[in-house]
Amino acid sequence: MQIEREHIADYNQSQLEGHQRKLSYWTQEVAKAEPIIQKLIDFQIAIPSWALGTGGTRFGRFPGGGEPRSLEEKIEDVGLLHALNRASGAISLHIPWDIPTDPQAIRQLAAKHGLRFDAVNSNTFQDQPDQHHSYKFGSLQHTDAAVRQQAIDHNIEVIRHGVALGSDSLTVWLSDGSCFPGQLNFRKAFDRTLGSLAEIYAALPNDWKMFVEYKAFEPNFYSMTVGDWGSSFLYASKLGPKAYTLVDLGHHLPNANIEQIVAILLHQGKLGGFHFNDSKYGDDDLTVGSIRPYQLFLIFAELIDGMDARGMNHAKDLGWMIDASHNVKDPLEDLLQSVEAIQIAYAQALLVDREALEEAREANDPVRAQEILQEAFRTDVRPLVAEARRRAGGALNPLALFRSLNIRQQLIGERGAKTVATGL
Ligand SMILES: [Mn+2]
Repeated sequence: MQIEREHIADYNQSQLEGHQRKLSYWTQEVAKAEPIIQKLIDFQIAIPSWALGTGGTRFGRFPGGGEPRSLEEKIEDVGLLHALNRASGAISLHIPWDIPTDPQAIRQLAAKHGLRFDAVNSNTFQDQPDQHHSYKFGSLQHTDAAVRQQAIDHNIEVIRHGVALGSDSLTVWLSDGSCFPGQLNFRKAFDRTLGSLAEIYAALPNDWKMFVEYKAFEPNFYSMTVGDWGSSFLYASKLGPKAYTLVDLGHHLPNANIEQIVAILLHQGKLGGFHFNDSKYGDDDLTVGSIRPYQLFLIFAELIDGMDARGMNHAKDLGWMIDASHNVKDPLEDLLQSVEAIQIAYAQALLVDREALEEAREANDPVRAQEILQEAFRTDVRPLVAEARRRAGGALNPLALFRSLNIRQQLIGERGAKTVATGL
């Protein structure tokens, strides 16, 4: 299904008076409003193809109905999101869950919805039915060269799929590690992983980037071979200029200072991309901004500061992706909430008076520094985000329109109540 432009226009018209009342404060009082609106219009967040179906845990899965049954339907779903918020203009594919059999047709379909292909993701954390060797004891780190070669070949195949779709980056997340003390020789695991990554790196087209994603624990619970930003940074540094660290917000130990990690990686020119989600304990895959919106704001404050210091383009020079799973919410509603949370944090961080903040820092004035940050964080920027959406052709309130158009019911009508999307 597709959302008709008139539906969005009619809805916006019905909400316009209230919206303009809220927006009037901004247009009259804040000189920054216009540049922030423009930055919000430019800022696009990639939707992962694996987040469009209901997720589950190892205890169970409770499908919600109307899930996309094919890559085409996944693209259609991201097209729905993008039509509503005009900020989800990219899709990130996971191979082999979403192998494009006819890349040209898939590209055309995506273009029809205004979507481009963001990073492609390899999968060496599961065994596939037709696979020769098992990844039970790792992939790129494996003791057996034949297993490593199979994982290398898979990553190179993923690059080929990405090239055919017009993507320009590969994300490598490894579940490699060990479950028990003594199981793994850490130095050998590191060297083997680095050697395997180097072979994949050698197959990257010139204008491509490789993102090395780290994770503190799970599925291995004693050691992860790419377990933290330090080891990812080390791999990326040794691989070369096309390799970067990817930060997934849920892949840290509790209370890690992610904003500081981001600041240092950016400062070193080695931050490549982001996976947004939220968590209370670990890799909880919750809606962005649902638990720790202040942390998200602080991360964006560092991102903007670090990107501006290097003259980077906010919209284009880092990979912005959501990586989450939806166990109890409608996946599309959750993704609308996630994108909105990212936009709000971004807009708030753009409001920070960075000159004054720097003065407070130089004067060792933590009270003033906190006031400056929280002044921005406690500002309601939602009218700006809504205005950016309206100007870009989206809905003033995408979630409200999604519900009033009964989109999920329509999808269930088209696809059935018991469909299952590929993914975890
Ligand atoms: Mn991730």
